[in-house]
Amino acid sequence: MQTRYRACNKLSSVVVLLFLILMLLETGCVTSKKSLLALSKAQTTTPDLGEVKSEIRFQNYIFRVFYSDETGGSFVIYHKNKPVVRETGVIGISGTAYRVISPGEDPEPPPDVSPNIIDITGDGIPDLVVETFSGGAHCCYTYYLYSLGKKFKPIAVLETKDSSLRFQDLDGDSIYEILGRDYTFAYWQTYFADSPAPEVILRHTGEGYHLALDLMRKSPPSEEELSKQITDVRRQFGDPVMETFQDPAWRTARVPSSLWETMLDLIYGGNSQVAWDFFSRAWPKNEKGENEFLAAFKAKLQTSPYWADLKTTMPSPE
Ligand SMILES: [Ca+2]
Repeated sequence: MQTRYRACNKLSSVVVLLFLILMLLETGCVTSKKSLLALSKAQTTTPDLGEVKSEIRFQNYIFRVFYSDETGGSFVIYHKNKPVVRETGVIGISGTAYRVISPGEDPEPPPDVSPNIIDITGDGIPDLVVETFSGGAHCCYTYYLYSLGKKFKPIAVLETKDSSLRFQDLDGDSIYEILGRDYTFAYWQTYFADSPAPEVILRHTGEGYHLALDLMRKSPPSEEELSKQITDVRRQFGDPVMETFQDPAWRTARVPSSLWETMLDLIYGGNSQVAWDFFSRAWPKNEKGENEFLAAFKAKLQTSPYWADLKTTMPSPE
């Protein structure tokens, strides 16, 4: 009797177990099986992207880097196993053209991937930052920022030329600022290594990323410091090396890059009025092309991706 009861009990356990398995097959198991199928289907529908080089999984998201000799580096972001973003065509070294970076990271870390995905914009939703580099001796970095919440959302695409970016909370409000350089003046009237690239700090606002002018502000130089800078810059006019790079309108002046480097430093530090005063005092009176140079400098400055923000710091015309 005892044995029979046990057997019966065992049988009912098996029935319950079978029922549970059927339930699971009907619901969870089948769903996850479907998801796995969907994922492998997504993989097979993108064979042109080549070999999977690295992968990061975060909640319902997968970030995957591909590489093929034909298309170069690519990345795909899957949300709930569906591709939501696909970027292709950056030729890099064996798939290292794309990497996920984390706030506070060294600007030039080894080309690996980091799984540290945290909120950057301050809305409490984790963000993914993908850095791409086009390869070659110079140029170009592009940064893709995505919000990885319940809904997937692209935040910004920042094309920063030769500038890598660093994410750091500078003012302690738990929102990360972005630190980099503006390479608008790269190769302008000189060679690359001599080209000034002023530092910029970006802040996330309701309307994307803008210059954090308050954090970039520097105190204006004293008259003593300014006079010294003027003397130094004037002494550098006339370097024959500059002649090959410069506009015929001021070629004979052989303008040193320290002239516009100082001007940019003053402008990006919120002292643009000082920059124009510095220019008119530093340009030697016996050299031609002062007005032409200034017009060309201003035209170049207006091609900066940050011009709309810089413009607000310019002294109003008299
Ligand atoms: Ca966020």
